[in-house]
Amino acid sequence: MDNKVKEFMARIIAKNPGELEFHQAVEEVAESLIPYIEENPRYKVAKILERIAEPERVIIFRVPWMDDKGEVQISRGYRVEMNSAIGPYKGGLRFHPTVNLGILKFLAFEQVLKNSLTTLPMGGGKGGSDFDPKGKSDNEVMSFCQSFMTELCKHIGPDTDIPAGDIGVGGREIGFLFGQYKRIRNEFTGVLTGKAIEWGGSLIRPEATGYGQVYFAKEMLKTRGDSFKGKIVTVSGSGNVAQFATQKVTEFGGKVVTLSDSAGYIYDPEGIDAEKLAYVMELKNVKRGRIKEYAAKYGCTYVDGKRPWEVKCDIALPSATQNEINGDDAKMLLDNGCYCVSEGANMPSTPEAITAYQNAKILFGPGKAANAGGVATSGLEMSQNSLRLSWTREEVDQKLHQIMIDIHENCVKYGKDGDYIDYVKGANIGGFVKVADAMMAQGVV
Ligand code: NDP
Ligand code: 2IT
Repeated sequence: MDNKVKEFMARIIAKNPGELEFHQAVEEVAESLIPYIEENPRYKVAKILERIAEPERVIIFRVPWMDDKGEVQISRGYRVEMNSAIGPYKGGLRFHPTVNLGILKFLAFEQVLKNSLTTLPMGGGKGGSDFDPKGKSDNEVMSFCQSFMTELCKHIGPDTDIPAGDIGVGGREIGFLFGQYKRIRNEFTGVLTGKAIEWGGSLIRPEATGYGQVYFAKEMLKTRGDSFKGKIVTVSGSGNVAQFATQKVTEFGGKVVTLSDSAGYIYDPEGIDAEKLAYVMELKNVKRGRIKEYAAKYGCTYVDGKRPWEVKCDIALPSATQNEINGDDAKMLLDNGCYCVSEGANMPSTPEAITAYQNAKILFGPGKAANAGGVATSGLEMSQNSLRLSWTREEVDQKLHQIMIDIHENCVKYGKDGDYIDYVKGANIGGFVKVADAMMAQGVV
């Protein structure tokens, strides 16, 4: 590691002890940015890198709620308001038992650069709770969401901070959160995105992250005169992002052969077509079952306790969670001929995995670029809310597609190195410049 990166990271680690995912996310960005800042010393003098690694504000709060047995439960709530240089804080809420401050800081940090890449005026934030929605009744989820919003509503607003979904937060949770915000504040505003269409949501928002991830991969493939047609694709996860990535790959003529959840993965060599995907959507979004049930229904393989990276593929679309592809997994992918990875999840590849992709010079789209379609379409939902109008499916999808093309172009602008496009460097510098210039213009704030 470069000495300057080492010194910078020593200070980050000392100031944020134990926050491993945050260190990992900052280090990856620092490796791209420090050489760039050396060439552009105005950012160095203004200490922009040090400033973007320090949240503007962190809110931590108690979330008491009552379960169906009448027992009081205490969860912990968070909102990390990372950077508001180019717009109000914007980013999802994650409800998962592993949630802690370090994970939310990594997500908020990534969000700042991602939101900048979308071309829309959004700052970055992230929040959530260690509450586990799995196995809870609708009533328990509602009780939790109402308690969570009773505190969170003091800190957010349509011009201040606009949360949305992430792991464990989908349409059901956004509904309960929105209802409580409206009741307490007596305001019907676009304070959350991912709303249902009948009460201020945008068409294509549910599809947007997965579609965007595939649109980004399509652009990467195009640089080598290639496409999804006839390609074997592995997808991890079986939630929001994985479902709509699968749909778009199939539409583009590729074949998705795996899906997973935290218990294991299914391998269906015939491909997960539209009918099978409809079954997955019902299983995951309505019945809230396990992916294992797919294998029983369609008579294919289920591999317990493993991730799908041992399956031979041309293209991999990690769409579950952080650090789900380690160095060994990356080696397996490469040995099996995989030559394109487009990240739907946030930071799914470990630093060792990224180094392996870069050494092999495969097409690698990092999450902050490849999964930016979700938050971009949240930005389009905010625009529609402000206009008090709603656009058609085709209009929103066309805007999303163009944004993904523009993000790809921006990554090429900053990441092209001879014949090879380093999308990590491209996304990090491309996202940074706008935020940094806005911070410079706004003074030491
Ligand atoms: P969902 O909650 O809809 O689905 C998450 C999926 O990932 C589930 O299949 C889940 O399995 C699996 N998963 C979650 N945690 C783990 C874990 N620790 N180990 C293995 N599998 C796990 O979430 P989303 O689809 O919305 O989010 C998936 C990823 O995409 C996340 O990294 C998120 O940050 C990112 N993302 C999401 C966006 C969005 O708009 N929703 C936008 C941009 C990025 P199980 O059910 O067993 O927990
Ligand atoms: O990681 C992400 O970009 C999201 N979970 C979506 C955030 C948003 O505000 O739509």
